[in-house]
Amino acid sequence: MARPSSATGVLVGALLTAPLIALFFVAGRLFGLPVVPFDLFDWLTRILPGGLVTLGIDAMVKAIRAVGSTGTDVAAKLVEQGMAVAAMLVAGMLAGALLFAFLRSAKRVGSRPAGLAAGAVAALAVLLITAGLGRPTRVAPAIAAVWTALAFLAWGATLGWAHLRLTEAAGAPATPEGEGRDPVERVSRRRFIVRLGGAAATITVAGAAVGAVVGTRRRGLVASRRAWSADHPLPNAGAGVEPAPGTRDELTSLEDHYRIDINTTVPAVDEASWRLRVGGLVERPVELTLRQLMDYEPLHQFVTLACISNPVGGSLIGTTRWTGVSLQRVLPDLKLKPGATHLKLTAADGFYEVVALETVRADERAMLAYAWDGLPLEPKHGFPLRIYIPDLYGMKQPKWIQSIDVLDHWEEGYWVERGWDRTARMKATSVIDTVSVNMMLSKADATTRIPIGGIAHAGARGVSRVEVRMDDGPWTEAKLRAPLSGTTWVLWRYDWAFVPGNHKFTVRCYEGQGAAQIAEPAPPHPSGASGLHSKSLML
Ligand SMILES: Nc1nc2c(c(=O)[nH]1)N[C@H]1C(S)=C(S)[C@@H](COP(=O)(O)O)O[C@H]1N2
Ligand SMILES: [Mo]
Repeated sequence: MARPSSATGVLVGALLTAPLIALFFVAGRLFGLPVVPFDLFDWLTRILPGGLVTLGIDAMVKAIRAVGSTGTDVAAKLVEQGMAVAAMLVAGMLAGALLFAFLRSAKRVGSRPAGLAAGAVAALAVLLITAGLGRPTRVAPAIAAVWTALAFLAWGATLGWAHLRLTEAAGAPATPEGEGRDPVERVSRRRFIVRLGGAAATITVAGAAVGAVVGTRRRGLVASRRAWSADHPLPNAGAGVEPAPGTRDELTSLEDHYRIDINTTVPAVDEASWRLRVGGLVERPVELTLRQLMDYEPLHQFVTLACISNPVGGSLIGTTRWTGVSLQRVLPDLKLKPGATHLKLTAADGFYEVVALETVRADERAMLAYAWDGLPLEPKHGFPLRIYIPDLYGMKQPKWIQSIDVLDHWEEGYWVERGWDRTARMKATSVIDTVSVNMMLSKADATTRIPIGGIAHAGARGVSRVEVRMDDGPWTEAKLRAPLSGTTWVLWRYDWAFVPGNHKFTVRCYEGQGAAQIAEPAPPHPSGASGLHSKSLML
């Protein structure tokens, strides 16, 4: 009896896993059911060595920038999703190969029970992995589990069935399971594979198409809510220095704010059941509702957040208006025990960071935030609660906070454990957004001037001076617009006296206390990028 080879198993595994992935995708979009390939991928990124993951992220960010895509983070999430799909497809091919190889050596084992068993093993492994991730899902965990198990059982059953059909199609004596089947039904292996491929392709394409359409409609809904900035002028509206045309928006719109986290699927935290659990070195553990946190006097502040992975001049930086409660207001009500020195924040996606009480006590701006630009945090930006700690990169600032553990010692956070900087203090950086060649100004002095502009940022240290130079010429001071707050970026502008030719413009800034921005180029890993930003133009 000629049972199909493991090479055929690879092919069949691929043909059956592709529609399974599409099914997970569309069910995720339609009903909030778990998208298993994304969960598996996120699990992998958590267990793989930090160095390897960092290398992967670096390579990805570079590749995306080389291709010239605008939003690095959006492209990165798409690349991650692509990798997740590819990984699951490979796993499916491997499973097909293993099953077919096993069935070839164990000739007495029936195709169908073996397929079903493979499906059961896969289901069990996936359920264990997703349970280990512990990430909240949009549907009840039991429903998610049943759906996942059924999908894998169906996949396994189909795999076994395909194996049986292929065995029969060889024209060998029928297997016990296939007895009594009409010989004319025994199509050739090739024809069976082609038909299977056709069905698989149809389901896969249809699933992907439906999923894509449903996703677009959801996005539209979010955009229709009204932000604070829609009907409030910015506090520096009257600031003397007008940004050079083409400079980025001083306040980043919520759609344009970058997103970076360790999730291919956004953790879906349910507001009604969510509590901020506070435990550890406290007199009595407490659970706070979002309402209780909102009842404290709110703190509104404009904040520039940047990712430590942001390359010089990159898009992983944004400014919006954060609302929350200062930790200094909440702390007294938590009744910390003597000896408490640190707070460990743990998030719904398993991410965690540790902040020193010293930091919190020294800066009332450290806060638990629940709104951005007057709206509840979007799910991808950490609904319902995230922390803000001035002067530090995003990696120190968990979103989707679920619990605070009061400790008597410091511990490494998620990215610190994976080789990134312990402190992660934002480095000073300055960027040229625009050399507005089509905005030539003819001033009274009859020189033609071209507005050049961009941002400069130095965490909570402020920016005292920005300088621009053309080619290897002298550094000249730019004008600074009053910033939105002491922790946001500053918009700068320099009206350059036009000289025709090819020119390279470079910018640098100084921190509030006068320290110059680090000019020596360094990659983002391990403590944030440094180096001067420049733009070359033919004028
Ligand atoms: N729970 C959780 N919080 C997180 C992260 C994460 O992966 N999980 N990533 C951090 C990083 S590296 C950055 S740069 C910021 C980004 O916040 P944003 O996506 O809202 O811009 O979130 C931080 N908080
Ligand atoms: Mo980050």
